[in-house]
Amino acid sequence: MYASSIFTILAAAVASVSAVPTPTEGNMLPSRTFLTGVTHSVVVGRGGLHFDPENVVAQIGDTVEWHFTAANHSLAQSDFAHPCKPLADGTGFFAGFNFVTAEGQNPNVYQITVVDNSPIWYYCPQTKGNHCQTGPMLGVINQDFSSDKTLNNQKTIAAGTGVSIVPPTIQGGKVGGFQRANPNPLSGF
Ligand SMILES: *[C@@H]1O[C@H](CO)[C@@H](O)[C@H](O)[C@H]1NC(C)=O
Ligand SMILES: [Cu+2]
Repeated sequence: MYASSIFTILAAAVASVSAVPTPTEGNMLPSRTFLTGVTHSVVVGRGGLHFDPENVVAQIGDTVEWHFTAANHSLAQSDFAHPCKPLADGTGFFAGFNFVTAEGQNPNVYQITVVDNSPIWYYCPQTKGNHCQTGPMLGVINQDFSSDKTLNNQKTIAAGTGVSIVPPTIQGGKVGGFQRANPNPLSGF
């Protein structure tokens, strides 16, 4: 029955002379990617040495945007197994340490666009206070919930990493001013 209904729909699509795109259901017709363009805000340093939320689920095409509280934090991309260490030079992102502000939050945010479904792991590379090991100040976008590569497991690895490595170059992502009101204006500021 399922197969015959697919056949019916395909037959209808093939028979149609209209060039108007047909809204797709499931995978029955050639897929189109619908970019939702959602922006996910993460507050850096809310509640201490944390990214809040530390776990983000985003679609391809979404933006993840980090807002910085009044402390000297940053974020850099790592992989699961090496939580407090950047990816090889020239890859991954590093926001730099230019988001320090005396009070409130920095008017600039750091943004990346999600381009695929791979997990994106990151950490705060602030070595003064060992944020990555102590918080542990770690975050992930699109972790694979069905694997054992979870943020909780990564935290255990981070505890034994000694001193974080600060990436040599600010790269990846982009700096932009606020695009919208702080999503949680009464929390943490
Ligand atoms: C912020 O932290 C970085 C890395 O430890 C350091 O190089 C920089 O001087 C700090 N900035 C301020 C304003 O404290
Ligand atoms: Cu930090």
